[in-house]
Amino acid sequence: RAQVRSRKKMTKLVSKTRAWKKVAAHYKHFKDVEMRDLFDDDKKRAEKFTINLDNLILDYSKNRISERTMKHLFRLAHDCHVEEMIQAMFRGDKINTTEKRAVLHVALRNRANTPIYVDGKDVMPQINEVLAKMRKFSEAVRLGQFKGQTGKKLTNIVNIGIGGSDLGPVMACEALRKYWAKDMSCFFISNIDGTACAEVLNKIDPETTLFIVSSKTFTTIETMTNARTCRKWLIDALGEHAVAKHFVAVSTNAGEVKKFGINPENMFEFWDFVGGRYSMWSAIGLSIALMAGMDNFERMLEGAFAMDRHFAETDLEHNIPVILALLGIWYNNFFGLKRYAVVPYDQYLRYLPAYLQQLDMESNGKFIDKDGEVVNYSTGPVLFGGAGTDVQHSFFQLIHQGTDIVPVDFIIPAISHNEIGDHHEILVANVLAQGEALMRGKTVKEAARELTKAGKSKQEVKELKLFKSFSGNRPSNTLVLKKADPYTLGMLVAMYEHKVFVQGVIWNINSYDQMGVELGKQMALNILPELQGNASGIRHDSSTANLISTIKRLRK
Ligand code: G6Q
Repeated sequence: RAQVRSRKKMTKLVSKTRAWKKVAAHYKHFKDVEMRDLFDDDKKRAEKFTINLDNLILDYSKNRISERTMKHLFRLAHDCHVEEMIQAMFRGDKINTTEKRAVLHVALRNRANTPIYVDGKDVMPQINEVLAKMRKFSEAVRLGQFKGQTGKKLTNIVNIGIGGSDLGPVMACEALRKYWAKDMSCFFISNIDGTACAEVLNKIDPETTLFIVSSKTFTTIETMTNARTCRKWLIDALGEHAVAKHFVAVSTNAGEVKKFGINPENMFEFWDFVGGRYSMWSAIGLSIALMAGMDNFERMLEGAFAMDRHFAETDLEHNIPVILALLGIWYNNFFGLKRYAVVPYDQYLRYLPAYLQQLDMESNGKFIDKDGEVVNYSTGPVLFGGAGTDVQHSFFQLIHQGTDIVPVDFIIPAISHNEIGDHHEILVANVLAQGEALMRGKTVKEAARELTKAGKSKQEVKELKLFKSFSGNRPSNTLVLKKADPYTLGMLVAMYEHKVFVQGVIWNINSYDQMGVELGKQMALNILPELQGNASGIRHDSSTANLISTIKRLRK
């Protein structure tokens, strides 16, 4: 605790510390080292830089690192008090400093059920109570015991929520599609764009639909507008009474839930110590439990718990999230690589990059550190991605031959949920080839040799050889999962949460607020009355003013 406190008082930017400077000095003489040579020089390189936990294996050997690099990076993590901060989070300290809140998504999956205290109160009993309520409710719906207004089974689940109240459920529901109850379907309405609502409502039948209004605050304009539209649609079809049978809420705000007309019995609670983008483990995951079953939801919690134990109990040198975080810092802050891609080679995991985009960029896209100082180093990178092999045909050209290097995380399950013919072997061959190609590249000489072998003329070889060459030395991690089952999904997501945490600690930023999303929302509230014909008295720049009048004119 004393060390955590001293960290809080530390006004020195991390970039001014001895450990940081040592990494910088090491970078200077290591930056041109070729991974090809490192592999040639050390037959045990893959073994040295591979680490596993249960059925999740991380091979980070295709990174521009040596054992010395890692040593310097571990020192940096140690000097930034990563170990103490991990304990502080698990203990329930208020590490969300700007909002003065504990950060306890780990309590939601604390399967050991050991007490965790917030303001002197053990939070585990309330967490267990909500989990039990989720089980009871999801089983009743799945068994057709909790029926709609007209006595029909509720088979269409519609989650209405946005941001943290949407991206986790969307990603996990899709990831676990193979586990869905056969007679059920699931839809998500997040965007305020009326199209989002219209397209879902066109597909479903009010008699068999259950709406989950997922909103921590129950005041978010998109969610509340969508919820009211869906409520009206339901009432128009089945009458006012139907709301109690067709609407449930997940929120921290009981008062607003009641005002909306949802029976408090059908409200699933969560708490301020769970951040929106860290909330899929709470009742915000109700759609996951409804679609894949509560047993699978709990398997997911168990997987996350296994990662939590690993993270909290393993030394830095063997700690998967810590290693991933440090590699990210090595590239971002020392190589100056400000982009980063995540590419799952699994169709069911295709929403993972979108989920991680929020997790990473909303948590660590910040320029003020915890001490209120403007940082002089870059923080969260731009994260993007998509499912392989699709993205090999879109942005991979840039990954291989672009002027900027983009470190990649490849994710591949060894066993597919759909073993059809040789699809999966082709998929695996592709992901492994991408990592190898990025690392090895192809020299101009090699390209020339290949062209000659293919029967090209001397002139053609001369013309083409540069275009056909690859600089290589481009880093990637490969994460192999035995199978993308609920347990492994839990591990994977928790692993990325903790990676983001460690980076936040090293950059000394608060990863748990999101003040950067507020300004635009605030200004939209000023523009709205102007679009609706009322003067707001706000003076805009000429561009915004013109755009307002142009759109008004076009809408006439
Ligand atoms: C996540 C953010 C944000 C939040 C949404 C929805 O960490 O806080 O994405 O989840 O703005 O908020 P509500 O759940 O309160 O509707």
